Parts: sequence; C-alpha cells; structure tokens
Amino acid sequence: MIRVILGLLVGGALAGCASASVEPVTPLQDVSGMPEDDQSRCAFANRADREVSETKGPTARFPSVRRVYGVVGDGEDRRRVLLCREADTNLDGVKDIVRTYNDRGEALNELADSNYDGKIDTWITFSRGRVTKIQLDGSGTGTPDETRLYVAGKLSRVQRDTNRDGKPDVWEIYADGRLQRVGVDLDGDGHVDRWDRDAVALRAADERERERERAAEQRGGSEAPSPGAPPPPRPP
Ligand SMILES: [Ca+2]
Ligand SMILES: [Ca+2]
Ligand SMILES: [Ca+2]
Repeated sequence: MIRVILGLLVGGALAGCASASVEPVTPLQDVSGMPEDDQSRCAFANRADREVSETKGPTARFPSVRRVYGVVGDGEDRRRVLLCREADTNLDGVKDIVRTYNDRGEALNELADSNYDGKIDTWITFSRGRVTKIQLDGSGTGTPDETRLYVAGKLSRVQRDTNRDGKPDVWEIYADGRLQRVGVDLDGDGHVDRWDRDAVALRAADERERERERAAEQRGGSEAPSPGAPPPPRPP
C-alpha cells in the first residue's frame, strides 16, 4: 500500500511565496491497490523549484491527474506556470499520457501510451503551441513507424515504414492538407521507385472543377457551363 498526499507541495522554498498560489494540503488518502510506480514522466523528483498537484476524477480510485508547476518572474510578475501535466486515462494507476509546456503556456511535447501496453506509441511535437510532428508506433515495437509532418497546422507529409525495417518506404505528399501523391520504395534503398500521383491528381482536379462550378452557379451561373455543353477535356 502506498499513500499519496493530494495537493502535495514539493519544494518548501516556494511555500513562503505569497504570489505563487499553493493549493491547500489535504489529508493523506488511502490509495491501496495503486501501483508503486505510476510511470511518471514529469520532471519533479528532487526538484525544490517545482510544485506538484494531484487530482482525482469522480470515478477514479487513485489520483489520476498530476500537474507540475514552476515559478517564473520576479516581484509582481512572479507567477506559477504549468510545466507538465500527466494523466492516467484508463484509471489503472499508471500514467499513460504526458504533455509538457513552456513558461508561456504553449505545449511542447506529448507522449502517450494509447493502447495501455506500457509502451509509448504516440509522440507529438509542438511549435508555438501548434502540432508540427506526430509519430506513431502501430506495430508495438516501442519505436515509431509512421511520421506525420505539419506545416502551419496542416498535414504536409506522411512517412511510413510498412515492412518494419526501421526505414520509411511509403511517402504521402500533401498540399494545403490534401493528398497529392504517394511514393513507394520497392527495393529498400530509401528512394521512391514509384509515384502514384495520377489517380490522386485526377480526383483532386475533379473536386476543384466541381467547386468552381458550384461557385460559378452561386455567382449567377455566368461562368458555369450550360447544361448542354460538352464536358471539358480531361488532362491526360
Ligand atoms: Ca493508465
Ligand atoms: Ca502502447
Ligand atoms: Ca527504391
């Protein structure tokens, strides 16, 4: 059996600081059955400059959300900022998702064990609070086999290792969030041997054509082809 203090304060040096608000320490809670090691990934152990708060959802047997704070600024600007938050989403006593933040409150990284097998399978990187990269382990090896890259919040490229040799062999290229072409490495040398872009491009061209027609109809039909007009020639 282990016991956890809810509203735990780590770092007595901060306790006297009036501007860093500290949640009241509540009595010890019996959390028998909770694993000794909750697989925490927030850095707070042996850190006098960190505060930790533990909270428990209404249906949780154990504290399921941990927030780790640091204190930044001086004088009147002195304030407490959330640096790391981790949660036990399936309430088995083991943390399975963790996100870190910078002192402006922007997300930096997130790790998750989304299938609760004890191994991280999702890695998310943020820049200025936006997702720039998502890596996924779909094969249970503990290392990512798919990487999704984002530009300005839109999906730009996907790299996939489908034969599990540790190297990508399928690439998807997106423009404005839409799939443009798919490249496949057939001989394992790390270079694309076949681009499947024709079907993708034709589908996209059809969609754009339909959008243009719809827009023209809304403007009064002046640019839309008349019902009897032959369809425009398809690009080869
Ligand atoms: Ca869990
Ligand atoms: Ca996992
Ligand atoms: Ca190749």
